[in-house]
Amino acid sequence: MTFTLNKIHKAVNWNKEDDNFTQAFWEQNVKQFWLPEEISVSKDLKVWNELNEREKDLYKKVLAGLTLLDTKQGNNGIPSMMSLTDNLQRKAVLSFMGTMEEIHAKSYSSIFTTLLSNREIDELFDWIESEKTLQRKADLILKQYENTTDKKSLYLSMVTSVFLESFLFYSGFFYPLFLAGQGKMVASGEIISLILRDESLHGKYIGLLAQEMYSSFEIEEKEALKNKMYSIFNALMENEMEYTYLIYKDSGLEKEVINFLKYNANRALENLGFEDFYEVDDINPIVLNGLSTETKTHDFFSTKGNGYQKGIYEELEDEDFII
Ligand code: MN3
Ligand code: MN3
Repeated sequence: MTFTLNKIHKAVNWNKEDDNFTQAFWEQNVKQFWLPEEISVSKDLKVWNELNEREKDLYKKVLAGLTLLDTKQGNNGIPSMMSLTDNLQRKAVLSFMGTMEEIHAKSYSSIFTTLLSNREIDELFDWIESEKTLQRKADLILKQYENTTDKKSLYLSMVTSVFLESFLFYSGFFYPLFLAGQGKMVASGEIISLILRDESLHGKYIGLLAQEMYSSFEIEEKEALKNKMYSIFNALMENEMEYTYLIYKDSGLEKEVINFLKYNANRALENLGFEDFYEVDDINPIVLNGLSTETKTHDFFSTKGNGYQKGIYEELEDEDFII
């Protein structure tokens, strides 16, 4: 049988560096790999039972909101960016990150299954589907991801991805960090720290890809894209403030969470190569402490070989990624 090839099929070649940062990001992503099964959430049960109903309600809702974001990032965000990325090493890094999104999404379920009854879990997943500000957030994100058809829309999907990972997650991260910083819900907090450490790496990597792409556009195109970028930014922030006021209502923490969101919104813009947008007050020191992406209690890879452990705790510095 004979057939004609329509195009040349290429294989990924890791023997040479396609750029000067992708292989470093691959290595760091792989070093950071973790599974929720390595953390025993049941240690939190005692503290969980001592929390009042309002605290429990807030805790499970922030995790439910995060579950929706990680689900969309794994199923829509990463695949949309991969589909228009030609470079095979970059595609591989994105693919690995997509797998981690599914692991993040699943890790919240491992917290739920430990702390909640089946009925409470069902009610929580119903809440995700019925909470308008949460659904609107997913809508805003998906509208961009599902419209990734050319270089410009790919750029805007990368922008949306960086907003999601470096900024939107933080209304949800705040409360677990706030409790863990006071010695409460420490095992679940460890899961959140691991997710946060991944998101910090993802935001940096996709931010670099976005910046490289942005620099390839003409001046007028840049202006138009920058305007669209800010319009996505403002739409997401407006909704995020509404969402935050709603779920943190009566906690007394609303203002601090909004301030924390603004702080992280500035970090997201920084990842994309833009100036800070907000003046930010001091971040609650308990929460800021939790932002340090060093791990605290979790003994990584204790069941794996020693060689594997080498370098795991090394954090990437900005200087590692100068293009
Ligand atoms: Mn994630
Ligand atoms: Mn991510």
